[in-house]
Amino acid sequence: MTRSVPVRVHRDLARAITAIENGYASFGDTLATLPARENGKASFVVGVTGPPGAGKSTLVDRLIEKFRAGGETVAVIAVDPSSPFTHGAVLGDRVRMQRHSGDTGVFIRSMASRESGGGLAPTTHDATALAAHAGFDVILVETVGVGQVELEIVAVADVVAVVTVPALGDSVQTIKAGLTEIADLFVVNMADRPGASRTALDLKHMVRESGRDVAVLQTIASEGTGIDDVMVALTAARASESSNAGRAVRFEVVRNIRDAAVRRALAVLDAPRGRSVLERLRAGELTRLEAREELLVYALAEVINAD
Ligand SMILES: Nc1nc2c(ncn2[C@@H]2O[C@H](COP(=O)(O)OP(=O)(O)OP(=O)(O)O)[C@@H](O)[C@H]2O)c(=O)[nH]1
Ligand SMILES: [Mg+2]
Repeated sequence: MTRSVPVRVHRDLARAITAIENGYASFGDTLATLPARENGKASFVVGVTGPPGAGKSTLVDRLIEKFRAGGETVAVIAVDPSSPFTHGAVLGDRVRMQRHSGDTGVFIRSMASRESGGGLAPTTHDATALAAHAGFDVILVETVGVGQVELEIVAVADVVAVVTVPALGDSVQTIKAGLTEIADLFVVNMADRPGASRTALDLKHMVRESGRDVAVLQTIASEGTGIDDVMVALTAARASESSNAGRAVRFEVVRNIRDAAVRRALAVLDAPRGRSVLERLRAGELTRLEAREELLVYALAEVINAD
């Protein structure tokens, strides 16, 4: 029997994600609104990253199908860059994955990446953690790989699949910067286009030089070709000790600590002590620099002395 997730949980998860996305509630608060997962099994988080239009959503759609066939529930968190030029991607994702919308074992959510630096939306980490808490067996996080984003996906995913397309000329060189370290798997998608084998060969060469054990596979996601091989590689990575689970848990802890620290610091700024500094600033008794230093000392002391 293929597992499903109660509609109530879908609704609660969607609401919780909206709340953190809009900053209405902290991660901890939203977590409390969700019932704890029914089994103690950890979710398997797969990061799917790569350049715009490489076929990431198409691949994710195929992977949903495979994981569902294996009886696992799947949540998809698709991070769309906030640039107005790529907003079509939001619709695109929805259309492509639409066929799963009637399946209560599948949760799909697009999120805007609002950070100017092109980083993952900070809330993506929280959304992933919430989906895990809600009990989804597999969480697929799709991010457009631009600059730092690819590197940040490591903090979220247990396994990172880097999707590329057949390179023209020496564009494999651009993949080289930073990506070999984070990829647990390379997928050369659009293998129906010329240059796929050559690109795969170049990548294999690169992987060998880096000394890491990273598979390089070719797919035609639009036709469903090569997806089984991707599943085999993901399953192997899931079982392997080199998986990123430890890093992901550490990141969550750091994030929780940071949230708590910010809350305490803000409380100090709003308390009489903080307000009196602002009063003195207004009265001209302190310079802005002095006021800032004083508030910082208060806030840090509060954070450090927290139990
Ligand atoms: N020829 C060919 N086209 C493909 C293949 N896989 C996907 N496509 C098409 O490529 C286009 C982009 O695919 P998407 O899955 O939206 O790519 P994406 O990486 O998710 O795009 P963004 O999220 O906008 O970065 C779509 O028109 C797909 O149908 C493939 O293997 N071969
Ligand atoms: Mg996409």
